Amino acid sequence: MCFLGLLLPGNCLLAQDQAPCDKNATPQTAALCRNLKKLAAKGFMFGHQDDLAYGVNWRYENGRSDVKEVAGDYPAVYGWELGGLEANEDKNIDGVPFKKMRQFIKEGYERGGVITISWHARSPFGAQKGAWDTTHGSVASILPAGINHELFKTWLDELAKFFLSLKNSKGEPTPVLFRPFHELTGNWFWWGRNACTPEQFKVLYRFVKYYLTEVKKVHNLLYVYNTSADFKTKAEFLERYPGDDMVDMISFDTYQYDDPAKSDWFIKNTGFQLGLLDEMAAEKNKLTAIAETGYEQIPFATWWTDVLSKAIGQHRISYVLVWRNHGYNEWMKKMHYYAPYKGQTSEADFIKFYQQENTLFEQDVAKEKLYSY
Ligand code: BMA
Repeated sequence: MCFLGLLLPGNCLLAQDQAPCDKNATPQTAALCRNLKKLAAKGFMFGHQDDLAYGVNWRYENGRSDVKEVAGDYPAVYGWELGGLEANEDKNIDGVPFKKMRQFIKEGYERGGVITISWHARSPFGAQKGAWDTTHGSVASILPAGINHELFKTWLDELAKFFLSLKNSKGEPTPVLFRPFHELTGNWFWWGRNACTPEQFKVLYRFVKYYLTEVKKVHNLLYVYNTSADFKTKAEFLERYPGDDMVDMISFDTYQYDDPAKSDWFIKNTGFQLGLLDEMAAEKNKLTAIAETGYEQIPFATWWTDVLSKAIGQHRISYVLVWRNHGYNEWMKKMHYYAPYKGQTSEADFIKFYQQENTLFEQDVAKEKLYSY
């Protein structure tokens, strides 16, 4: 709590200024960091993974977006995924060509939106199980002196090339909220809780930031620390935290799996965890977000206003992002989507959610001019 907090109830109402952890961040990246801090007092941005690339019933049609077709506006935050780039693939693990992704990123940024990027990198021990290979001691092997360290550097070289290639029409680098090694407290990825020690994880994160900023001179990133929804205390959340000088935003991923008609777990747990995030963000002067969420197929008609909105409550997060609208997934043998599309059960409620004063979509954030300060 700051001094004013003694006079005002609750947390301090004046946002502290926040500079990016990369001291050489580009002006637009630094502006984004500072402006997001202020924006959180007005509301939270809505984000959607792969929004411009495909929707439940379409693939690669210019200008389309399931979110826009329901709400009349694009999301404020666009999530993109780099898995596969490390292996020089043309397309990411979900089939999105990197060339097209660059173009979508440019479009979203030029309209005033915010870009966030995840990376389901494959295990250095083989492509078969990809990011989900937890058995090989992958993290230890890519750290300095590890047998795969040189290989890992080539991966980061590919990432650096990609980040540096993201430019608007004026040639300015596009700021990106980068959330490497997401869901790091879960046990399903090769960088997860059971696959490396806290110390190894911290070294990994620190190395990635060092290599991208100092060696590759990538200065258009804000760094996001991103756990899963499994922590009960601040200490648990921070067990693998690489340090205040490494991170701009703290976040977690959380999904609704049970039936909200029968269980209030999602609302209660998310609210509780956001409370912990609020405290840590105030102590550390960081941004916060729900970096991924959703209820697959959104079978509960009022999920947006009765569940998600209530879960977020008055917490001042920068954004909430729902996962991708793949449509029918052959591999999973089911529909796989998290945002509504025209005719979907929760469509009317999503419009109400869009109309809430505290939800920010692209037209709202375009007015905020997040990239100038
Ligand atoms: C998962 C699913 C997968 C996808 C992966 C990475 O949640 O959507 O189909 O490959 O994310 O985007």
